[in-house]
Amino acid sequence: MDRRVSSLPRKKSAPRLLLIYPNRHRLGWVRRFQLPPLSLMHVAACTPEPWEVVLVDEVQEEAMPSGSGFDLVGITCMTEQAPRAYELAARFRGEGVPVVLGGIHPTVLPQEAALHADCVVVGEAEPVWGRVLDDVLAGRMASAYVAPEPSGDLLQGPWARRDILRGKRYVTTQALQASRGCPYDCPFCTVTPYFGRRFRYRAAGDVLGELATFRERLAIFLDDNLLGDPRRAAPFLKGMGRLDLQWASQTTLRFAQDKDLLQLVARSGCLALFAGVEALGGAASHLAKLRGQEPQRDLVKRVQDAGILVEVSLIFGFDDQGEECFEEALRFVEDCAPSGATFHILTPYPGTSLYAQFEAEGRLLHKDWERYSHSDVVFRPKRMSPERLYRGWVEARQAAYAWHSIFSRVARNSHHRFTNLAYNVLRKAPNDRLIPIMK
Ligand code: B12
Repeated sequence: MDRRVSSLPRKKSAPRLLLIYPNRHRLGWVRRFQLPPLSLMHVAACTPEPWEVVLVDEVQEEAMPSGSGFDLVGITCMTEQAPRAYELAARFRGEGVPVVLGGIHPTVLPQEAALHADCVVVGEAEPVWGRVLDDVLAGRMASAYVAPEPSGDLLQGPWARRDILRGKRYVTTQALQASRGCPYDCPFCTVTPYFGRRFRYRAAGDVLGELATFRERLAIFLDDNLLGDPRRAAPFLKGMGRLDLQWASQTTLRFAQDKDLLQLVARSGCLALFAGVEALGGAASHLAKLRGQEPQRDLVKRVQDAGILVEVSLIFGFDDQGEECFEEALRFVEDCAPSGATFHILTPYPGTSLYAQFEAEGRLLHKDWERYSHSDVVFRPKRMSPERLYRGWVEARQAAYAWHSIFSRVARNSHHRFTNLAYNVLRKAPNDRLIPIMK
């Protein structure tokens, strides 16, 4: 591996690390309802003494400190954040502070990231971050550190550091992960290529130990598919019943085919689930087969009848979807009355098989990463124009968050009505602001 000597001068005081969550969009008051950056809370947790850690989350704060007070800058980035991350990296490098880029985008495109940083961390921080920092102090930081491919089925590591969030306001600071990885390998999703094709779960005692330190009632699991392997989730769900927490997470709904498991989830304090339905029509039957599950409609109803709010997430733009997909999605939402619906535009993220396919077929419109956000059309769809896809997406979102749709969904759901209404009102405003003309 290419080694370079960093320019870090040896100091007597504790070395200082600045961790940045990049974000260019100003969210206004909605920022108070955002989640904390768990990625950097984990990087901080893997940071050994004597390093001092400062977090800047650009979602929450506009001022960026000068580089002079820091020995190293670490920036996390998903694909959509890459241009802002590179801009920040250039700024700090210009001030003479070495910059490390890590997270999903630098991992899938390390050569691109290396053009903008002194060092790229490929993969999860836990196995390598301590070594990076030791090397920085010894003046021999390498240009890349590659974490071993995830293996086994146990997820281990220190608990996320919440102290670095002091002074910032989030919907809750009580975010955690109990699992990583996913065997389904859906063509549009980064999770399998990045976190591996096996579910890795933390030991139940470890999850419950972290949950027991929480002082507020709401906990949010930032897992990709918390109930993906119900057998592994059951032990901590049983323990959670005694903690009197309310929790929310993301999952596929396959777990609800087992009625005992559904009862266990409900009794554990589950308030809401964000469920990847992804598609209706042909693509849906493909995904359902992959995940071995009953029709989504039935599963959504069953979970909501158990007292758990379900927000469904659907994607528009699969090759088998024509203009009818928007109407179909709205009918689905009308029919099973989930608490909320998120519509996304299919986006071929680098590192996925969908990206490889569209690139090979010459269907990528550009590689302006900032527009790889699920809210823009960055490829040529098969059965409609990019403009039609964009317009259909905007109109479907606005229809699903029209007052009569919101009231109809809330009225048909007898559980958590106030939370459900408040959440829908929060979701309405950004949808109303959309203009159905593609940039
Ligand atoms: C929670 C979440 C969000 C939250 C983020 C809140 C926050 N403040 O962090 C919200 C809802 C805002 C969000 C939004 C989006 N998200 Co999101 N999100 C997730 C989710 C479910 C969990 C992320 C997380 O916190 N993981 C926990 C931490 C511990 O893991 P991690 O981030 O990977 O970090 C580890 C390593 O990557 C590495 N690492 C990360 N950063 C750094 C930095 C350094 C310096 C180092 C050394 C290491 C390192 O070490 C960490 C510890 O092991 C993931 C799915 C997933 N399983 O990751 C999708 C995911 C990251 N999101 C995704 C996407 C597409 C988006 C959006 C673009 C679109 C959307 N609407 O969903 C927006 C963009 C938002 C933005 N610009 O900020 C994609 C990313 C694909 C890609 N190639 O970029 C994912 C993978 C979902 C998927 N299935 O494809 N998201």
